[in-house]
Amino acid sequence: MARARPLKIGITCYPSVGGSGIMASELGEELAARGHDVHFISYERPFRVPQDRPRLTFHPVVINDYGLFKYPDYTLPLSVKMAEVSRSVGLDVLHVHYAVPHATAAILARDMLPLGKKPKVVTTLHGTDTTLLGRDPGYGPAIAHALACSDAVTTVSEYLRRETLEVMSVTRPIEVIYNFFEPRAPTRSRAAVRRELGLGARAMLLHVSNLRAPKRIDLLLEVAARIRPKDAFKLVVLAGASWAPFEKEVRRLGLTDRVIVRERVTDIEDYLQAADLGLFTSEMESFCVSILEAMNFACPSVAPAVGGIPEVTVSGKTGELVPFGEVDTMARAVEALIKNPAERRKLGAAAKARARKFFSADAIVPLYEALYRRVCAQ
Ligand code: GMT
Repeated sequence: MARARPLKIGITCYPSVGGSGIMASELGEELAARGHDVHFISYERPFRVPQDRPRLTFHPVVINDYGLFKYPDYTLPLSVKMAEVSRSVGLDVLHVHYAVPHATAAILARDMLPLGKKPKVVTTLHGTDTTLLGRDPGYGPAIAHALACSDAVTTVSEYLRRETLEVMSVTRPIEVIYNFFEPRAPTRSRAAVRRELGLGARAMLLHVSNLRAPKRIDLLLEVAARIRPKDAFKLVVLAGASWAPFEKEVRRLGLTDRVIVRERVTDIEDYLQAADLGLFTSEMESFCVSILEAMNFACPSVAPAVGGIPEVTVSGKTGELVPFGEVDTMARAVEALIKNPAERRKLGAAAKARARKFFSADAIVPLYEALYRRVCAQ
């Protein structure tokens, strides 16, 4: 059978630390490794996109800070760059991650191009583009329009698909394609990382996030303050933003010697392999990539049963899910797992198996490739 021709794929995402940008970057890297020609279009090179990979090109969007505008505009220069890249390389597909403003810019770019040069637009919704902005009367109608005009729309969980249909009264089909994670090899040994953190025999609880409001760092610290005995653990936070705003609360709760923070870590696998338990307290997550990252290193998580989290990890089998906001229940669940390494190992092994079976690049990337080919054939 003849091999299908490689595709030319444009990817737009937020380049900073955040699940949607990380997912888009990993997807681009995987697609390039599978022979496709991948073009990232954004205001900065996404931070996990390697510099030296064949078939991976970055096209920066330059924004002029004209004095006549009170608010600088990104949507128009982005759409112009999308159209320019599309025209010059002949993009088959423009895959945008996070609807605002990427989906709107993609539709505009497609409209600007002549027939025969128009890429198919695939929009992937990641979370707050539906759950927050979709509900905002200043954004919702524009997002709904961009979704209606996209050639395909995907969400990263069934939960987010249902929310999108309801919040924006969407009637078009939406496909669920879950996030995936392909771990890189750690650069240091587990023992070396644990030494760096001064853990001794204590359990290492790991929290990885961008610290934004929905992550509810207040609850994370509250749970940590209630875990007994106090000396049984350290909470390691890999922070995608400045930790300074939380330091006062750490002191108030008497957690100064319990909490270790590392900001903007790139060798995340080093810490994942060293962790015993993930800890998350978000009020909303459409997926929660950090739980999946930990699962890949046989590290189960204690997390709230909100949004798409129960689709990622199964309570009692690959982790422990607790009703949102129940800090005492969460602290007790953490204590039980700190005391029971055998149970932790059992959950961890099942978590790893689930991650590899359902959320690996091999399980997920072919679903995107099939979707691209389907929209290109329309
Ligand atoms: O929607 C957001 O809040 C931002 C977004 C991001 O860029 O990190 O997070 C969302 O997308 C991630 C990747 O698909 C998911 O793992 C997060 O659960 C989701 N966040 C929310 O739903 C709050």
